[in-house]
Amino acid sequence: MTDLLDRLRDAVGDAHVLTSDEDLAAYVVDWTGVHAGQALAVVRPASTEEVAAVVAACHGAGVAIVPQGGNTGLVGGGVPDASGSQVVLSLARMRTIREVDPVAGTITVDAGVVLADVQAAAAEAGRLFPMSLGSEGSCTIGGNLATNAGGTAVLRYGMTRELALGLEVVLPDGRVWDGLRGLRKDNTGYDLTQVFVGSEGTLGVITGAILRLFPPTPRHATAWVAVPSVAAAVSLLALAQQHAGVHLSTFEIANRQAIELVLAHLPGAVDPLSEPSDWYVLVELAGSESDDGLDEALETVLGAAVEEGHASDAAIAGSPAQRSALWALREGISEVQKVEGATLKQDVTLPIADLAEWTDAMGPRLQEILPGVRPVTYGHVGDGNLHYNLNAPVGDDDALRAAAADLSTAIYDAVASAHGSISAEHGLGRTKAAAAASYKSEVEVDLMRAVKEALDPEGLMNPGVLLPPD
Ligand code: FAD
Ligand code: 2HG
Ligand code: ZN
Repeated sequence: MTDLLDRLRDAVGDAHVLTSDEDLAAYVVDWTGVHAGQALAVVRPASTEEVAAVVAACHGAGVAIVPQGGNTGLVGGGVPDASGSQVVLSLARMRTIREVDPVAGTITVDAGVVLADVQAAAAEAGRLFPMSLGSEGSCTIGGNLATNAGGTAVLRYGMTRELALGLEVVLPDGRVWDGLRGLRKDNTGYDLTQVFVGSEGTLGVITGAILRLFPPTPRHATAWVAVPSVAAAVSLLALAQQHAGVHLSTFEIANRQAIELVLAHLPGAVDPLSEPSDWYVLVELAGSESDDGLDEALETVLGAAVEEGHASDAAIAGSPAQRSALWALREGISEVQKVEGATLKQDVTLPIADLAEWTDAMGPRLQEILPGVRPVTYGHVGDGNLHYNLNAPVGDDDALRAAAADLSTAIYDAVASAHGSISAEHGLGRTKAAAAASYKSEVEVDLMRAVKEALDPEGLMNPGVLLPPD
């Protein structure tokens, strides 16, 4: 392995090949703290050419690579396994905004650019890059593409997949595919960009991307709404679609348990409503400078919801500070779950029509498996996507860890019966690769393995992630 380390040092410079335990620490453990591995080295190339040299060196030595962006992934896909034989390839030094073209509505960036910096560069050019995640201050656009990330703007703008026009990718043998074409129309064969989106580092290293921009939406009307049930939230969604149309940009749900954790652990958090409610919805309409009717549209939606019994109360943001405070209640949930203790993460999508029945049935079923388990349910209900996360019974983290496999199986089985998905937006990583394969048909798993085999015949790109070992 000394040969390989020498070649890596030649490729990126001594200072960017990390091998000491102290230097590796931040790269081998994920955000949740649940996935902790070991690495032969962490390599930090600064350009596509350097990435290509690193990948070619690893290919020559038969050493596996784990691409890593901001290391905010929630399924253990961006950290190495326990073998200590894998190289982590960090894109953290590839942070150049290559070009912004407001008229074409495109931005071209290095894969290591942090999502918030893409948003800021678009805003500076008078455009909107709409993707929005709680982790946007540290996740990278390469990670977003590799996981096909979702977030709070999917309802209006779609998943990352729908924002990607073209990619630059270093293939597993070190060759570079330059697909950085910003064309809206290009029917010249298989859509290779979309093959790499959502591939979780298993087919190549994304080094650059050309992404879609949209007109800015500086005007907002935002409300935190108390709703009695998931069924009521779905009815409120229908009203918002009817009365707000294209301006509806966010429709997020949280249960009372989630908000209690936020109020307990997030500094400065205040309940905006006087009475507790079992469920809440954060609804936001967004428009351009010339859209004057957003407040009225929101009031119409809320008025109809109260009249029809789908909402009991609402707080409407009267200032940017109040808007931020409402958003903080929603965006703070992941962090406070971690502060509270052991958490079992779930990221399911269901047909919207089945959401309420599914959620109502799941609670009692899980109590049978682990009495006292606390569902902290929240997410992008407008997309049918719930983070049906579980916190341990109070003071008993070990009980959650012991029951985790049974709880997950119960949830996955119920999702499969409802024709949903066990990973809506976080990907499969190491956590869900085997489970996802077990719920897919043999034909579908064969097709996925055929794609992997065609692009990465040696199996050196992020092995064990997305697809379970043969
Ligand atoms: P990493 O964690 O570094 O890697 C994730 C995966 O992508 C790994 O498999 C890795 O190998 C691969 N990868 C990374 N970079 C590349 C590359 N350049 N080329 C090839 N493969 C690569 N996700 C959502 O979808 N919606 C949310 O609302 C959301 N909110 C979050 C909130 C919090 C507080 C946190 C901690 C996470 C949240 N996430 C969310 C999950 C996470 O932020 C996303 O999955 C994000 O896209 C990961 O980006 P990253 O740069 O951190 O990737
Ligand atoms: C969110 O919607 C993210 O807040 C994170 O997808 C969910 O931490 C989680 O489980
Ligand atoms: Zn989410």
